[in-house]
Amino acid sequence: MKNKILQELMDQQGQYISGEALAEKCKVSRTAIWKHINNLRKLGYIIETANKKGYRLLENNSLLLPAEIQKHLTTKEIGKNIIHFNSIDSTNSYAKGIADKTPSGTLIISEEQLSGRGRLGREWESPKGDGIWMTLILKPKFPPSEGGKLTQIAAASVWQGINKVLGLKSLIKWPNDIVINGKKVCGILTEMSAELNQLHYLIVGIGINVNNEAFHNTIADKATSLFLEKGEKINRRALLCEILNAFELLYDSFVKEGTLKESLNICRNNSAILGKEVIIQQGANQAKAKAVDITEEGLLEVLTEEGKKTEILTGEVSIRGEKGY
Ligand code: BTX
Repeated sequence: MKNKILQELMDQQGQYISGEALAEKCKVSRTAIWKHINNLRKLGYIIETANKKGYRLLENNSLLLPAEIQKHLTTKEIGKNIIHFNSIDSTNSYAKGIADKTPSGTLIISEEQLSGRGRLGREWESPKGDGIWMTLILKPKFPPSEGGKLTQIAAASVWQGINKVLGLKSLIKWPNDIVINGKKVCGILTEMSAELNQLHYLIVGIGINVNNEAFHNTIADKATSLFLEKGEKINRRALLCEILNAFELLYDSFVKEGTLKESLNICRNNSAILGKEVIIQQGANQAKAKAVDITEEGLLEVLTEEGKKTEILTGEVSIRGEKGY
């Protein structure tokens, strides 16, 4: 019922509709309308009331509300079900808790995260209203070994969104970061639940610094936001929708054709590290190498100092001799 009332309010395009007309259209009492309007307000919708005029919905560009996002999606699966929070510990943690009983393509989004997570239990700074902190739940029918490739698909779709909406050229830093001017603007955390041969679900967490004006001093030298790079405040919703639309196209072509080709083209052509001397940190081990390619499997191919070509599954990569992240 709440959604029906919301739809009626949206259809008025900012004009008032009386409580009586709403009640009639939705076939409920005026008291029920009033209760649902209050619930919508609690969800973040700004609904004005005026004597004798009724209710009107104000355009809300400041929150990433499901109905607003869905209006701009061209997807069939991604974002058909959206769960929005004003505050949560971590969208990835929440997604894990509900993944079993939620359809593939479900999107969890929060205005802030109190315990946003990066890889290896690291923290992800996620202040209120500044960024896009979201997680997609996916249930593709492929073996668990393919799961990591989703990180490349996510990176390519974020790159496309930033490029299309802001005209900013970012670089993809294999395996899971997007950087601008040597600083991290986005991080991706892909997790999965699987048995030996069977994937239950994939959780693709994406954190994008959009309108952040500053960062904690522990990360200030390696983090940036789209606002800081572009010099103007960014419409988070427009960016989010572009990324989700791009994601579904790339994901679909991967699921249907079984190749990462399109995503890899974007990751290779806009790589922060290919052709460069890098330092690869894997656990306690550090090695210098030259980043040569990203393979069809989404692995990093490097040339070691001994002249041997080898493939790397995951790790921390820093660019030799360059400052920043
Ligand atoms: P990562 O392990 O590659 O990067 C984490 C590191 O990045 C931190 O140790 C810190 O140095 C730095 N960092 C922390 N916060 C930020 C920030 N806001 N901007 C730039 N650098 C930062 C990257 O992990 C994966 C991050 C995924 C975050 C998303 S948000 C939605 C979803 N939910 C969740 O809990 N995590 C994911």
